[in-house]
Amino acid sequence: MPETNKTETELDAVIIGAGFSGLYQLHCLRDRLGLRARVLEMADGVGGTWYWNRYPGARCDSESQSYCYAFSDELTREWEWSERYPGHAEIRRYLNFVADKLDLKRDIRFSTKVTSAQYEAADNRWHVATDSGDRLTAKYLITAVGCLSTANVPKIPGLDAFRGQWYHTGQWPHDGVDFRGKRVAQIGTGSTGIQAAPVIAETAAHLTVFQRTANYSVPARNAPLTPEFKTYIKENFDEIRRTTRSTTNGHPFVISQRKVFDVSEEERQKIYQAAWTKGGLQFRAAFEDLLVSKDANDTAAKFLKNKIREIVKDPETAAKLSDIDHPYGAKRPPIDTDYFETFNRANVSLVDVRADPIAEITPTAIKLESGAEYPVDIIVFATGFDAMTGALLRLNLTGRDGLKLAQAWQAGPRNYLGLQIAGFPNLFTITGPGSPSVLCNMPVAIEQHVEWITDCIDHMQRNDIARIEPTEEAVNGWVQHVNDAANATLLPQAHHSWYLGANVPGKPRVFMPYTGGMATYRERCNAIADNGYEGFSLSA
Ligand code: N01
Repeated sequence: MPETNKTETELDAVIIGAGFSGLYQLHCLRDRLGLRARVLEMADGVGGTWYWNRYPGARCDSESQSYCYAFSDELTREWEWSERYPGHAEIRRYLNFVADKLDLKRDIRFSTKVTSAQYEAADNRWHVATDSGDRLTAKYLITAVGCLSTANVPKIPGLDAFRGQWYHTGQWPHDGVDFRGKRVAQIGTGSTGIQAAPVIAETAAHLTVFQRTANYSVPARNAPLTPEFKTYIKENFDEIRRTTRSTTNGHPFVISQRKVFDVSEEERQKIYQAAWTKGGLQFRAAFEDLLVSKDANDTAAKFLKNKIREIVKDPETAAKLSDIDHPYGAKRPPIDTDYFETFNRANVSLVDVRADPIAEITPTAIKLESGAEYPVDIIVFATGFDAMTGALLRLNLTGRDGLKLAQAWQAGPRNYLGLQIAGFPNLFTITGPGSPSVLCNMPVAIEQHVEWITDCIDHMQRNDIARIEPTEEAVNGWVQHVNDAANATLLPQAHHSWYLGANVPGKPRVFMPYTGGMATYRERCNAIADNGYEGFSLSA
């Protein structure tokens, strides 16, 4: 029956979001368990993060043979990637191909934003409201909203009165932006800014990059895939899948077991040079101890800073770009195509806004605290996201006894395994804070979560279990474990990192992703399920 506004549609499960997570979760619940499931999606198409992130140069940093679903041999056989790292348009084509192949779109309601969801103990159901007036109820509510989906536009005084155009990279216009003849300001030098700047510089009259924190980057060395490599993927996908599922970060390569000081200085330089030449995130796999020993990390940091000074011709610009204040890999390490080389162009300049912060945006310029003004026509905010918690908090979730998520997480996210929150029965958060999520190649982390949730729901359905939620004790233990795991690494030493929520003023500073590694995490989740869902309270 067609839905009309204000009617209440009864379902078994509501899934929020139609990216990698939501699509696979729908397939699992509908086609494997036979449940009535529906996806609600704000955008008018599938893609999740890749629906929104269409900025110049947007491309995945994971290698394409691993940036895809691994659950279906048929999907693997029928899809072929064209480059070492898939571009945003190709990933959208892939996700549309999957959605069509699995006939998912008929159960996705597009252009529909969830405005609130409330758990009612009386009927043990989630009551979901949307901006189109739909009302849905379901036993299970699953958030598939992504970790990096709430754009962070800094509140800089004067932006409202700016007479030029401005854009956030995570909400990029579908028709693109024409930079020809324009003076462009780019604020932000994270993974996004590092991808965008070289492409913007190709057509802009002038590009000024406003850098607050200098960043490392390793060349991606993107290239079309050779016919031989395409054949290799098809013939060795089982092996690729085994590797991605058994490694710390879910990538198709293994982190070396050698330690930095196991080898001579000369040998070390050769290893770093080989990793630099090969390119990509594999650089951090060169040694085992890069993310746990500051001394070890210093050797990589020095190598990478030297590379910046070698590439960038103007010594003052090179000094600013290489004045990096955190260990390599403590922030998400970007990879690039000609990022540092871009600063050798005559139409590109760098402004250090750590030394001289942005004070305001005038109708025609960016003005710094010193009074210096940079007249611009277009501002590109590559300023990141209210990561990991932002998208969940804006869903306006209310759990048992009127508990709001914003209240429960006032001091930062608290949950069990990143999967469930105490007080919010039958709510599952795919790649929630406290899970490996963003420290892992995302499709690998997503598949593990979706499959664990599916097995859990299957268990509940078969055993007439009405409710599942974690105990307070399990949550306390997990939060402590996530903190301990982070503190055993160098990652909390990057004070400006979004991993810590530091990029959003007023956000509680809590290290959010789980650093214990994907493979260890997977084993732990499986053991918990095998032990009758230890740490969860299940009730009939
Ligand atoms: O965002 P970021 P991102 N004034 O938060 C600066 C994933 N990703 O979109 O470091 C001036 O990393 C901020 O400065 P600081 C990936 O996981 C994946 O680049 O806070 N500057 C920083 O330089 C990545 O980590 C891929 O001092 C301000 C930048 O803006 C995550 O998304 C590609 C400012 C924000 O960097 C986020 O990356 C791209 C202000 N008021 C991204 N506010 C692929 O795999 C912020 N900044 C393809």
